[in-house]
Amino acid sequence: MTTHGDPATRSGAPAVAARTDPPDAAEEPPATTGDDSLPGALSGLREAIGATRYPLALPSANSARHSATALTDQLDDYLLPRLARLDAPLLVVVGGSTGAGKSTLVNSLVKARVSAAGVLRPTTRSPVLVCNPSDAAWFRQGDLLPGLTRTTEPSDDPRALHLVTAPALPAGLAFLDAPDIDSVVDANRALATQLLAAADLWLFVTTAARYADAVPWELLRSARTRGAVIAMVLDRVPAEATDEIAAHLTEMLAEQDLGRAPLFVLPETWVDGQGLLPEGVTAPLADWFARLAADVDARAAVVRQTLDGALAALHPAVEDLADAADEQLAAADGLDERVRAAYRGAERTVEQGLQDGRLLRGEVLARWQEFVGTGELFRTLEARIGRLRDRVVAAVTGRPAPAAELRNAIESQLVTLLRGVASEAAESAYTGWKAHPAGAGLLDPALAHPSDDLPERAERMVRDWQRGVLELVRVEGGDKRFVARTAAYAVNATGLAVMIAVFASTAFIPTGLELATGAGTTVAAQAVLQAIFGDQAVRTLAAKARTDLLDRVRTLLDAEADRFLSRTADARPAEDAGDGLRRAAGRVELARHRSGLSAADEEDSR
Ligand SMILES: Nc1nc2c(ncn2[C@@H]2O[C@H](COP(=O)(O)OP(=O)(O)OP(=O)(O)O)[C@@H](O)[C@H]2O)c(=O)[nH]1
Ligand SMILES: [Mg+2]
Repeated sequence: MTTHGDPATRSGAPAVAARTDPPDAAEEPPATTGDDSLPGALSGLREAIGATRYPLALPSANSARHSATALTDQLDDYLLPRLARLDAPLLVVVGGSTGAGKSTLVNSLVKARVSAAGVLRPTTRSPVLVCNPSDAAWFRQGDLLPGLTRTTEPSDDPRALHLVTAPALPAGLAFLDAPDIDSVVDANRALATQLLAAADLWLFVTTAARYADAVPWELLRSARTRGAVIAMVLDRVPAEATDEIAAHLTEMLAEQDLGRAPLFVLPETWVDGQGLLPEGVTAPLADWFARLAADVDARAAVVRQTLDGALAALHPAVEDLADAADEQLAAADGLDERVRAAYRGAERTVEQGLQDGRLLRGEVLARWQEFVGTGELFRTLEARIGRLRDRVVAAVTGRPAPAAELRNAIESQLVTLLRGVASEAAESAYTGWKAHPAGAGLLDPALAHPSDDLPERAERMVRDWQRGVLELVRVEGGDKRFVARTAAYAVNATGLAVMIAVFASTAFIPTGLELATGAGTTVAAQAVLQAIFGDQAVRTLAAKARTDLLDRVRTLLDAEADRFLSRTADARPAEDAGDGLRRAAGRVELARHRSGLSAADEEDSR
């Protein structure tokens, strides 16, 4: 067997213990309870992370989703249970590329075939945890890695954890044989990463052929950032290449600021009939673990270093989540603004349409002229002016056609306008979203057009408005000189005149008069029209009717806009999600410093 240098002399015995042993290692962190405690703060953080989603397709969203899952897993799998039991056995997770010999190494270290090793890649799909029989209860109980179902039989299920005991393994130490980290099997990779996040110590196995691969280094860098305790195994090294490869790997470790991780170099050798490596080959590694197992303080120091490193890493990771949540919110606001602008535009078009007289064309104009020309209006209104109301009303009763037609013309003119502006707004909002990375994902083709029932709703809305105008005339115009409370027909005629006044707008009334004149009305009729449109009461009624119409238009268009806005509302995080995450992470930081766990860090300039 060959080792590159002596890990014990490179880093102390056991290497990791010497540099992590805090002066007050014997003292447990104060067992605080309540919200200020570290477990309380962590639970709060877990809740905040769990409550925040990143559904909008922004560049930061994907990594935020992954990171949120990884952090939640790590809190559940490791941080919370480990913090609750600092004296629980030390968990060594064995990770690395497929075929590196991880299972073979674990079997050899515990002197039993506990994990299947094989030629089919990848072999290990379901993690295997091996511990001394006296530690089995803790691992079986399932506080650690609670998402994995404990089994006593080998399994291929990645959500199962095969528990095995091995008397040859000292108490206080357990090995977890993980699937490969750079697997072609997605579930393997994800599980390996999750398991490593639950490790007190990473035993990283690589081979002469694979040690330069990118994925392991990426993981190692993240482990170093988190301050996790790492030991490296360079496995299956051909005798003639030992010095060269070991030197190169040592250099790479130093470059990655991992120079203090103990490195064990194992030569290529034969496995015995059981698939185990010769004891001589594994002896340095076995000794190192035996010393670690025997030294309670050293073990505690490893646990504290990894635990505190993982806790310290929460803050920057959660900061990134908070930024991603803020970006989600800003994007949702931006998307909403595009929709609001489109529908505000629609509202303005309607408003303008009510001002520039464009609604007083075509059918409405023709019907108005007819209404005026047939004398229906004048008969009704002159009668009231001349106090002959009752007689005239009686004369025209039963001939309501021109009035009904005018009302229908007003209705369909308005509905046409509304359909037009709703179409334009839908198209503009749709295009606005389509051009936004987060918007495109929220669209469905139906949103490019007004909702199917818009014409019906617009018709109903206009009819309701017309009824409202008549009601207004009846109630507000009741005491005015040309409107009689009791004469339904007069109310109707006045109501129509008010609607026309709404379409004409105050400024447009003279033209309204011209329209009437053009229709060949009598001088007396002109006088009546002047009286009507010039009357302050009618102007007031028209202003009210106009406001009422615009309110109803707004409600109708709001419902249209809601088809878009409800999608961002579903996607948007809570207003203060980002700050909530920051506050929760801040509380963890505070509790971590108070807990005394971080004492080792201050001395150790990683
Ligand atoms: N000759 C020789 N064969 C070895 C050595 N270590 C492992 N093997 C063989 O290499 C193959 C792969 O070893 P495993 O222990 O299954 O590798 P693994 O890292 O667990 O692989 P996965 O579970 O797929 O991630 C097996 O056939 C082992 O018997 C060694 O040092 N020398
Ligand atoms: Mg394996």
